[in-house]
Parts: sequence; C-alpha cells; structure tokens
Amino acid sequence: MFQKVLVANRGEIALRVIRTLREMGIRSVAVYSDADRASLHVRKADEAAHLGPSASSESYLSIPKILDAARRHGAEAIHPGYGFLSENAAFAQACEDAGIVFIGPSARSIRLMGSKTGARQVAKDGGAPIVPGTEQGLTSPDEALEFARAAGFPVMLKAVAGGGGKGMRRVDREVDLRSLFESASSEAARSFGDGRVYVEKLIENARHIEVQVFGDHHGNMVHLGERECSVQRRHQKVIEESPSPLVARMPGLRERMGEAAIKAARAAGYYNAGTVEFLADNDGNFYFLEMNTRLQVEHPVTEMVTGLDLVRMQLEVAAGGVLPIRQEDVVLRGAAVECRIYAEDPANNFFPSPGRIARLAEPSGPGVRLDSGVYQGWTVPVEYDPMLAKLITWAGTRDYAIDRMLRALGEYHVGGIRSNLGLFPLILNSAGFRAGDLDTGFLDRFLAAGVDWEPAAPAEFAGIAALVAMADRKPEAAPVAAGPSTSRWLATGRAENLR
Ligand code: MV4
Repeated sequence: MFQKVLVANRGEIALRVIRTLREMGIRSVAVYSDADRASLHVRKADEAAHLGPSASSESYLSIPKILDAARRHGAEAIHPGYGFLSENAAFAQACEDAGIVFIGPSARSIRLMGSKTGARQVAKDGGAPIVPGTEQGLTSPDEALEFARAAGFPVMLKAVAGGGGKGMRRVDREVDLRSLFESASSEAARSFGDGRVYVEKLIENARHIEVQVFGDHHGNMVHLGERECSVQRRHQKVIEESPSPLVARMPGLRERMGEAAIKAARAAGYYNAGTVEFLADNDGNFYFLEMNTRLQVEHPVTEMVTGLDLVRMQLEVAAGGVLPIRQEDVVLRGAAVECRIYAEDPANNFFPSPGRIARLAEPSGPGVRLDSGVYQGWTVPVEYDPMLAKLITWAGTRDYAIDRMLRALGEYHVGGIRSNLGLFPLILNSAGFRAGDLDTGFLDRFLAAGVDWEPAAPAEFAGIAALVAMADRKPEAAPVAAGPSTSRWLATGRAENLR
C-alpha cells in the first residue's frame, strides 16, 4: 500500500479522502490556493503544499504545479476527487509518465468516455441499451433533420464533447431545427472548444438513475446498486438517494441495470470507481446516457447502503489489490438520502451567497453523516463551487431515512450567509417526493408551483439574535424545561434563565 498520497482537490471531498487515508495509516498531502489558506482540508491533512493564486487555472487545474507538489512531498499516488482534473485524461497520463499512480481509471478509459458519441459506441458495442440516435458528430443540420424525420420529434441535440447539459437543445418542430443546431454547436464550441453536435430521440419525463461500478486491474468488476438523482435544478443535483424508489419496486430492474452498467464499463476496459448514468422511464425501460469516470459527489448514499468505503477500495485497487468483494457479497441494506447544502439563496433565484459563516450548528446522532468542508468563522470563497456540505441520513426504510433527514435538518443552522437549507423540508414533505414519484422535471415543477420564502418578522430576528448572543456569553446558564405551548426558542433562550 502507498505510504503517502496527495489529494488534488479542496473542500469536503478532500477532507473525505483525507479521513480514509488517516484510517489506513497513509500520510496525506493537501494542496491549496491563496483562497484556501484557512480551509479545513489544509488543517486536517498531514502535509500541505501551496499551489498559487485563487484562480483554478493557476492552482487546482494546474497539472505541472500538482505534479511538482507530489514530487516535492514524496507522494506515490494522487487522488483527484471530483471536478477539477478528475476526468482529465491528460492528467491521468501525466501522472503515469511521472511515475505517480493516478487513483482512478486509465487515461484511455477517461478519453473513451469523455466523447459522448464515443461512449455511446462503446456502450452499444458492449451490449448496453442506448437512446436511439447517431454515434457520430453531424456535419450539418440536414443530417439531424434526416434522423428526426425517421425517428420522429421531439429530438435532443447534444454536444459530442458535452456533459452537464451544455450544448444541449430540445427540438420539438422541424422549423426550429436549423437555428437550434447552430446555437447548440456554438455553445459547444464556446464551452468545450469542440462544436460537434449529434442527435438522439428525446426521452420525455425520464428519471436520472445511475449505477455505481467498481473494477480492479485483474478483470474483476461489480456493481454496487443504483442512485436516484432526479431531484436536480439546471443539471445541479440537489437530493440523491439509494435505492431508487423506482428500481426498488420493479422486480429484476436492479440486476438488469447493473449488468448493463458492467457491460458498458467492461467495454471501456474500466477499472477503479465509475458511474454509469441511465435515463429510465416508469415502465422499467432504461438507456445508457454517459459514464462518469470519477468518484461522485453522491457516493456516500452508496456507502451507507452497502457498508463499503469506496475511497478505501479505490486506494486498494489502485495499489494493485484484488477487489475485496464479489457481486454476491453486495447487499443493499436500508435506505440513504443525501441533501446538498449550497451557499445560495433560494429566495433570490439561487444566487450564490459566499461570505463569512458567522454561525454554524451541525446535526449529528443516529444514522446521520455530515460530509462538510466548512467551519464557523470561515469565509466561503467566491472562486469555487458554493457547495458547503452534504447531509446524509440512513435508516431501515426510505420513509424513516426521510424522517431522520427532517430531524437532522432541524438541528442544522448556517448563519451569516444564505443557504438552501430551508428548501429541503418543503421538498421532503411533498406528496410527490414521499411517494418516490420523481423525474428530472420534478424540482422545476415544484419550484414553479410557488414556494413561500416569507422571512420571519425582523423584530423576531432581533430578539433571537439577542438571546443567542446572551447564551454565548453565559454558556453555563441552564435552560429551564418549557411547557407544551412554549416554542423551542423560548425553551432554550428565555432571557430570565440567563443568569
Ligand atoms: C437526455 C434527456 C432526454 N432525452 N437525452 C442532461 C444532461 C446530459 N447528461 C443528458 N441530459 C439529458 N439527456 C435524451 N435523449 C434528458 C436529459 C436531462 C437530464 C438528464 C439527467 C439529469 C437531469 C436532466 C435534466 C434535464 C434533461
């Protein structure tokens, strides 16, 4: 096993990886930019290397700076986390060329799956169902028109180099095709430096369900069940869960999706952790969408239901070890839900809300896991993704996991900046979510139906703030049990109890 590993990332995922390294007795090397001098991942690592200015291009995206840090600190391997360089084939290759182990798939697998048409070809050749469409980029809108006439409208134009919905256009009518083709192509060229576009039949009201796969360097591969990721906004996931409520009620569907995922991954010569994304409809039809060649943000829900540590497994197989489990050893137990906590204002069109976290109270207790990258007094930088933390709950059933999430959310307070914490109870308590009746349009419809963001009266806020400040100064002041009609604020903060 490695003795020292560099974590080429920041925030909660850097901390997540550092924790498993500590458990395995492996020394950790954090990297950081100017904006992250005081960040938690730097404090928690055994060693830290400064990369440079806050701009990602001069820090977390700089291949030479990261390799140089690994060399200087004597790290034998690099964990890329998610985002940044995690799906950069050139980085994986550069690590290999430098004699440093990239903890992930081969550069070739990353490259194969990075092209969306290439990935469709690989998945199809491997025997996984794909959405009807073209396996090549199109040279003109006429080719898209030809496909659309044969397959029928609506169709979806997508960027060959795509991902995250960029360069993607829904086309409902023949007359719109040419202009939408041009706008998809120019957006793709701007976003990816590659304007190629292809076309697929559009799957309406689909769910986004993804399968976790894991392979070693000896030809062993397992799937670790699925995650339902349909609750998203603008291609940003908000709530994920495992098992998927749809898959849980469709006999045999998990096995069919799992086998299809393994087929797609095998066809790419895949090893380490990977995720195969599918679109699924309520009849149990599913289609390969793309493969993510990294550890994903939402991996904790899979860890909670399988009891596995995916980062430990990543390290073991990257060091040449044999996968510690076979397919028959994988048992999904109970249910797990994850809420992504963002520094953004849901009442103001989800505008990012960076700044100082003046107040932080974190949930804990039975079945609660908090993967957070922040602390009270820290300033959330403007330069990076505004995700603060992931709150994950596990329980024996989906309903109990949701109840537990509501309880944990009630213990969670973030002050000084805006967060989306207030949104989750509304979603989790909705009839649609409770019923597991989800698709990728769920959250847009929920928000469009109108959410009441009326803040509490300012006078009440001032009173609360005064009591919190007093409690801070007199922590020894014991609250007195309140009667049944007294609010929790009054129960713990009554001014006359603060002696
Ligand atoms: C689709 C689709 C419907 N039909 N393809 C969005 C991002 C990219 N990864 C693929 N996406 C979609 N492709 C066909 N043929 C609907 C989506 C889609 C979506 C997919 C996953 C998660 C959220 C989504 C939100 C809107 C649209």
